[in-house]
Amino acid sequence: MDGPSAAVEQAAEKLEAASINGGKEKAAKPKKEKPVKPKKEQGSGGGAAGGGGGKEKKKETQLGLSTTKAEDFSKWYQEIVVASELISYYDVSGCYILRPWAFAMWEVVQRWFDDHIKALGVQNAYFPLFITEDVLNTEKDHVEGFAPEVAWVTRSGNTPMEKPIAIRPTSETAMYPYFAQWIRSHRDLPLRLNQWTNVVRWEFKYPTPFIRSREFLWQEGHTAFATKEEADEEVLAILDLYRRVYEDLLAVPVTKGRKSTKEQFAGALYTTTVEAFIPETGRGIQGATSHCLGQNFSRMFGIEFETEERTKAHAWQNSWGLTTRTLGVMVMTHSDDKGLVLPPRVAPKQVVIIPIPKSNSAPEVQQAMFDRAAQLRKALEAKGVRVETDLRANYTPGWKYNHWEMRGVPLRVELGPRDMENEVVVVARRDTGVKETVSWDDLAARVPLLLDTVQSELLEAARERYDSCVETATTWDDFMAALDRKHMVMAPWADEAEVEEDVKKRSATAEAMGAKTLCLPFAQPPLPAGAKCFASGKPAKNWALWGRSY
Ligand code: 87F
Repeated sequence: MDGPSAAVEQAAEKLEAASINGGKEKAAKPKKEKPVKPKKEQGSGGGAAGGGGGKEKKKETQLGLSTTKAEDFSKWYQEIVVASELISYYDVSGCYILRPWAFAMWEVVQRWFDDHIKALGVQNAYFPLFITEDVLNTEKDHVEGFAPEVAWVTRSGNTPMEKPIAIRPTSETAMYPYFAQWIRSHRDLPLRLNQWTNVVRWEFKYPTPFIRSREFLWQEGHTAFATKEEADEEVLAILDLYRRVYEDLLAVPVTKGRKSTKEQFAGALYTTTVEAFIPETGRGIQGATSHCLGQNFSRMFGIEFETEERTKAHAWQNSWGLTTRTLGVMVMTHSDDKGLVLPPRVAPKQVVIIPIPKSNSAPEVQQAMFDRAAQLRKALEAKGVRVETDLRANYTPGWKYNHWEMRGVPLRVELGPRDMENEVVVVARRDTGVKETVSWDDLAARVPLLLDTVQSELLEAARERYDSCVETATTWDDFMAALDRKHMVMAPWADEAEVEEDVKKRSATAEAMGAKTLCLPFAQPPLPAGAKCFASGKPAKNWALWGRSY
């Protein structure tokens, strides 16, 4: 792969600089909050048809985007999430409104994942938003590093609370005291609960819609087993569901692996992860994590049961989470300078039918066209396809094309006067722009096949880009050269926290943050005999995937 363009480099650096400036290092002494004025948003709905004059044309093609994906990635991303009506900025910094177009996709992810965990025997429940200080402190050691991010309710009206109450950043401490009450005997196990909620983490790093926000939506699974074997098995089963959310629904390739000792959740025995990558910024991004907590929390919270042999034992626990970040990674991966490109499986609408009547056509001719559009819609819906028909009279076809392209609808079906005569439609793919003519009779059979093709080709293309961004390095110089090319690096290593800390420091440059391990991939290439750690020269134990990251 060629090195990235200077423009891409600049964009990535800007993003990085922003993130470093607002970085976690500063979290301990929070800055004064600046109220953010809601920006005036420019959606794709700004240009009504007005006879198709030259002025209109300009509006149609500009789409409200001031830059391109290659030119200024971070700006491009911030603009398209608004212009496509996924997000609106909110007047609390770091918080965003998820508009229906975004929420519908979250619902697809929710439904799929929810069905699959229920099939594994997990049940949904709901624990309160608030956590007392005493309970939160039960796991003080593990919360310590996160303490600056915990938001507190300190008064009601004008009355100070007797004791401040935390807003959940995660629910281990809310749930486990009750696990301890409910679990008495081996017959009470396994206990497998999940909840779909919001959580609040008062981040001081630079916020980015979906990717890093102070409130976000997620599912958190919390389970308890009698044996480590059962817990281990679930960790991997859940991780594979996370992989499938990314790859099968969102068409985003990920690498499955274990987190290094330094990067794992401090409360866990081990942490597994799916890692995605954004080529434009050269940064890895954690997609979701599935932790085996071992007996760490069951000891702290007294989650004990009587075994079949009538002895006492601590439960083996897991926790796992997937957030609305999924949608941000998907948008970054597929979208282009015309807006979103949505994988059909998550697209709220998979097809938009746009009739193109002649401006001077007789009412009954136009009605016949609209009737045909309705019939085609019905036939597609009977095949389970999600269809929109855009019959709005006050917008030009060109404007409608731009509008639905911005929103990423995978297929556009055009129905013009000549198509009416020939009993055909023209189907255009959002991802490639390729068009084909399909007869009315064939449409309901052809569209599902096309949607499958789009879905699999989006994943294939993204995987090619992903794979072209992984390099192997066995020396420090090769490692740094690969990072400079904005790539991930597979390097032999011995999972030593001090070495990882050292690599992070040594690989930080004036422009770019230091690199860390993204994961130790489960798919390990053979390690040559006598292989040395690329950074410390000590004997290597395995291959680690390194990169700069979000
Ligand atoms: C922020 C503030 C307080 C992450 C935090 O990954 C506590 C925490 O415990 C915290 N940020 N974590 C770790 C969360 C671990 C785990 N919880 C269940 C997950 C998945 C879902």
